[in-house]
Amino acid sequence: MAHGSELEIIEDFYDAAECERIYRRLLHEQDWPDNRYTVAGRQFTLPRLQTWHADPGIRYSYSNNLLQTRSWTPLLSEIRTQIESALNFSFNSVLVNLYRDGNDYVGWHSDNEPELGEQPFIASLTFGAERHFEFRHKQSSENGRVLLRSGTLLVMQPNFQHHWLHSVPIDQNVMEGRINLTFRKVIPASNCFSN
Ligand SMILES: O=C(O)CCC(=O)C(=O)O
Ligand SMILES: [Mn+2]
Repeated sequence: MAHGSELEIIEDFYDAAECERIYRRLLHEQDWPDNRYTVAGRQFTLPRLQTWHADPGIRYSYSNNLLQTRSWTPLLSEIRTQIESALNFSFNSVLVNLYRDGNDYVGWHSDNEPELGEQPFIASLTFGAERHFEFRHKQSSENGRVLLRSGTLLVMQPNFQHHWLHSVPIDQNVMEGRINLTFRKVIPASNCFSN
């Protein structure tokens, strides 16, 4: 499929015991905020819980509109170091999503906000329940999906965001929770506007 070079799936990046340990720790250590937000006077409910962690000085409008920026926890830092050395890339932020059960989801989108620059490279890690990750081409009818198992590292090359939308749809067969981490590199505002 055309997405082959744009989406790389590395199963068992963490083994089952590590996944269990990480999932439990994230579930209990993250201070999950309420998922009801008010933006521009309008209230809405996010269909999952999220936290956003970034290096000092990093701002991201998507999350700054919704979420306070938190510092890295020891566990998130440890995972970041492992992902960075595996992928030979440095990330400065992570969005943590908790899908409490199969009713929680993320709708169709691509992660292409200007703050991620022209070449958004994103590493996504899954812990807990298996969920389908769906994608559909922006210009053609091409589409596909992969089952993301606990411990899987999904690497989204920049062209994946250019060409495809993705989502994690509702799955009413799923009773268990899932935590997903998407490591990102936000370009600091001062660099965004230079030249
Ligand atoms: O949960 C996932 O696998 C994807 C999450 C996602 O697309 C996002 O946070 O931008
Ligand atoms: Mn995404």
